Amino acid sequence: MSSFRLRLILALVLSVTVVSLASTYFEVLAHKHILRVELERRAASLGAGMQPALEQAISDPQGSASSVLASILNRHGSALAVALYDAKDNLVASSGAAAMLYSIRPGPIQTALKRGNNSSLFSHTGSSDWLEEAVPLYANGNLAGVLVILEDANAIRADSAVVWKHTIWRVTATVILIAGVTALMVSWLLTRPANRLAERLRRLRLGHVDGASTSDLSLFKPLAREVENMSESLKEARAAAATEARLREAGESLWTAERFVAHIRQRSADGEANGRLFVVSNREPYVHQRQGKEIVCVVPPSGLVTAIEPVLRATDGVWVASGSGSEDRATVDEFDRVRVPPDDPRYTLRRVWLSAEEEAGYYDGFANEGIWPLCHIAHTRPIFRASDWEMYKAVNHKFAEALLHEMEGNENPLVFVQDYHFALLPRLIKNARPDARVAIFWHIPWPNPEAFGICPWQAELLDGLLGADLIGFHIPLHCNNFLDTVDRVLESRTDRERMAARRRGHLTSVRPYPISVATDGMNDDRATAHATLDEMLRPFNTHAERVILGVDRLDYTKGIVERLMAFERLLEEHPWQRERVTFVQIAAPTRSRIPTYIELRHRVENKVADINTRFGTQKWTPVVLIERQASHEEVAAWYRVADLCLVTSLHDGMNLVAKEYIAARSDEDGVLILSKFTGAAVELREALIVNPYHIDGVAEAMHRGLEMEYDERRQRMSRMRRHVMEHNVYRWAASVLGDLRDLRIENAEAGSAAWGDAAVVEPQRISA
Ligand code: ADQ
Repeated sequence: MSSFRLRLILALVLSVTVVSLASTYFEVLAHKHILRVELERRAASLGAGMQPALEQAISDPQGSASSVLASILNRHGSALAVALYDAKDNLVASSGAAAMLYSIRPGPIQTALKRGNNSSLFSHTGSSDWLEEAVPLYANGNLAGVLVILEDANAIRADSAVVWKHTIWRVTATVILIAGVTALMVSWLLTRPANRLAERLRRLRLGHVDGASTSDLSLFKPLAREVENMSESLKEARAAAATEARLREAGESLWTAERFVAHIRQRSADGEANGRLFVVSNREPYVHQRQGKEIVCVVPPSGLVTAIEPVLRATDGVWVASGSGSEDRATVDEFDRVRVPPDDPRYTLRRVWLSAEEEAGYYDGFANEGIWPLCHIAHTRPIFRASDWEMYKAVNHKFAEALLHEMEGNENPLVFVQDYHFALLPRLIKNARPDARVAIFWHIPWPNPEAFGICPWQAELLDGLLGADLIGFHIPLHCNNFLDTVDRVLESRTDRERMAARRRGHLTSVRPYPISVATDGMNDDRATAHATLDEMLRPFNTHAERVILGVDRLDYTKGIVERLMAFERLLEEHPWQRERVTFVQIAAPTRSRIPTYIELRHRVENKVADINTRFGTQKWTPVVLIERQASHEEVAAWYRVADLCLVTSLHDGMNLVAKEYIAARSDEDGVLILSKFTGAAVELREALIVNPYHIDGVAEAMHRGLEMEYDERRQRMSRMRRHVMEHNVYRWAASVLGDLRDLRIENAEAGSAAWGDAAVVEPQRISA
């Protein structure tokens, strides 16, 4: 038995024994007291009963005192001896054992004579105990003598002995029980979990990261959680090291989260721009929500978080975003900050609170009913309301205030603003903090100047954006459209060769940075069991040999209705595909307060119902519509079984679904059908490129994809996979942030003099 367990048991046994003995001691004392009082009471009442006879006997010198005493002894079994004393303390008569009569002490007699009250004394010799009770006697109202009764008190001692005996048995039983239970509990709650943790740590040390999880160890939960975190970090580090090693072996050098962080650190150390990183976006990377009685922290699926988080974590940056979770307010400090990720806090999330009115005007109104359709040529008219514009300005100011507050005390900060929700933010920040390097990435297309020209506040938007030092778009076409618009609308100078614009002496570089997906584990298809097509379709009560997949937010720019029409045409033109192929569309409802989106949802649902009614059979549903945000794992499972992935956006900045599909196909199978109006089409030339408006063309592409030989599919897919792997999201982030760090910031006076070569960012040579 371990010495800890032994010591614990000994300590418990000792304390239980001491407590039991002490409580028994006091119990026995109390019991003895009761018995003694009872004995005294009995002796006193005996004395009182005999008093008249004795008083008479004592006042009669020839009296019958001896016979009265003898009768007391006879009647009272527990009395050992009785004696009668006169008022002068002289023995008048006695009866009982002679030995006992010699034991009478004078104390109680004298006290009774002196005070005229009963007096008693417990005495003992060797093994016998007795009570000496002295009862005063009166004759004619005067104290005439004392009756002494010696009562047997041995029963009291015997009683106490019984109590002690019981106690010892009880203590022994309790001690055995406690020792047993303690030994069991120690083994169950401490030794076994500790051994499991030790074994897990030992295996981790030896590099076995996949051991049984220890997260069920209730008493050791915090420790177990740390061990699990450590195992996760180790797993990631080993995977990263394995990737690095594989790439080194293959003579390649791809971008990983680790390389990205090392790259940014290196460039910070080399240059003057070593400030802290501040990211601003509308959506937050961590949302606190209530789930039953608990508050849980949810990470909404977002490529941006994957891309930016490594450097925020490594450099303890700040992310400013609007709080949207039901428990977001409850989880921030007095400065509206919360450290994230919750399990391993490394950077700060600063939440900004928007009222329902601000949400409606800035987000639903100006951003999503105005700028979104303005920048996407998808034939949905933008709506520009002056009240929305006011709200958009107010919210941009609100974010600027929060950001400036966070930046206080940070020299040369780096600010990375996300998207069309914050066109005015770069100028607001730059005016207040000229030392800040500010970049904004515009995740959606930038249209030509004519299309952009219908915005009543185009000049203000452009001026706000030109406050940035760097503006990023996905593809060169959007950069050129932007510079064309600046040329057309503002008084400024643009330089096409250097891809920059100068306004009021401030220089803004405009660069294409094609965003991508994380490719960690892209080739890592270890023994994970993947669901088959049959298993995936079973919940929808349909069967098919092939599946065509669409994954989108339910947005009119994604061409979902057009894609359904093309599928319908495929079934019309190639009837043998009926009952062979099912089209699965996963569509996440989005912006559902905006009428255009409500209407689109109805159109999609109606079209699906039409096709299913027209072609559906008992065992085959032509279109399965999953109208919800699916988990990352679920989407990945669909990617793996889809023979074709349809990306038919009417207009799209990049489109990450196309790249996710490619990244998921470690089997190098599958065909991507890609709209020519997506940013992705610039890079993914091996996809079947289509015009989403040409319904017959898309139907034919589907047919071609379904009939394509395996060799061709594999060749196309492997080329696209190589491209996505080499141009992953870490490379994107490294390019934008690397360029931002390399910027030389000019002040207005110096900059306005001429184009300074050094001030313009040369496109970074981020090569493999
Ligand atoms: P989005 O318009 O949202 O992004 P996209 O690039 O396709 O479009 O990204 C959508 C993301 O959401 C993907 O990661 C996809 O997996 C996921 N998703 C879509 N529907 C889903 C569903 N039903 N369930 C689960 N996940 C779903 C904007 C621009 C794009 C640009 C990106 C990044 O419009 O052009 O590529 O930003 O810059």
